Amino acid sequence: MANPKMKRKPLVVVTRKLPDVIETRMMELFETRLNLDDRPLSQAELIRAVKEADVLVPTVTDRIDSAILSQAGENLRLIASFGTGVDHIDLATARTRGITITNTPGVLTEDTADMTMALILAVPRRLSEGERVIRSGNWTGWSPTSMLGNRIWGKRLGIVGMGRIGSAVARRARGFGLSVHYHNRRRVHPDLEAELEATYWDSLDQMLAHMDIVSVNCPHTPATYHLLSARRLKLIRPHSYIVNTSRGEVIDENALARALESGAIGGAGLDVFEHEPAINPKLLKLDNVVLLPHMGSATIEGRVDMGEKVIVNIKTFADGHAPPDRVIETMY
Ligand code: 8YV
Repeated sequence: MANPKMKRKPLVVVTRKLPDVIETRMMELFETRLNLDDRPLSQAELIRAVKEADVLVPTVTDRIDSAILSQAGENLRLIASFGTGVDHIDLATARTRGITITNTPGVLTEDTADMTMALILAVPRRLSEGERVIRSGNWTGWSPTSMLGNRIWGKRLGIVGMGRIGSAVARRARGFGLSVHYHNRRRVHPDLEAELEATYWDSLDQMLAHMDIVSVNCPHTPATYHLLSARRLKLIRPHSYIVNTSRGEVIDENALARALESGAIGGAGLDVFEHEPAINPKLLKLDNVVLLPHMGSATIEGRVDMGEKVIVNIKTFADGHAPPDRVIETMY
């Protein structure tokens, strides 16, 4: 049965360039408006999009707030976001306007966990610094005391947020000889805890004070905004490292930059930033941080899988069924 509120071929507006194979399939299935030059839409263009579309396909770079949603046309029934995090969408306003939200969970778990692990290795072992020495042309050769980092094996990893990605990081970490610790809103199932050999810390403060490496893997929600606040960052020991592949907003970035600058925290690996794409200038000056341009899930395979999920969500909705990846506000 076709969704009574939706025309046979819904007008789908996609805000950024997606993999060709996904765009081609979308064109076959829907009346699709693409953004081939990939320029992020302005506020005015986003408003035009929500006024006209039956389905909007935004990404993390589009802020779908109440100002935008209040301009949405009657036709806009589905926002099928290309990505897992939904912190760029005002879920409460969407709900009151009867707009369904979907995301693309699961398909970027392993890629993001790989990138997290890459940062967990890169920061203590000074990978970026080493690369910079080579490229500067100033490398004078091996010495017993140059480029000394810290051993990974035998250290304690504290995972903040033991969801899909946190668990995938834990599995990798075991192979590198890290002991796994975690803090989560809810303790995970005993079977998963046993499989991951993970120690649960009810108190985030206590966990932070005892870890060698802290990995942020929770979503950004009102409850996790600045979860790693200036006060909590002070609990982290001076030799310890922080890695963040989740959302910049979970850490008070200014306080983190200050702590890294003063040596109160040993180093950081950051794939996400509080005010993307702006980077705190203090971070750029520091040698003990590895900075990446939000590329945790950036694999060709992952992007195609994400696109497939978006298509399935739109198609099932248009056909009158409940799309598989509905985002329920209370999940966040
Ligand atoms: C995506 C992400 O690339 O899915 C997420 O939540 O952070 C990224 O890995 C991005 O969101 C695409 O919109």
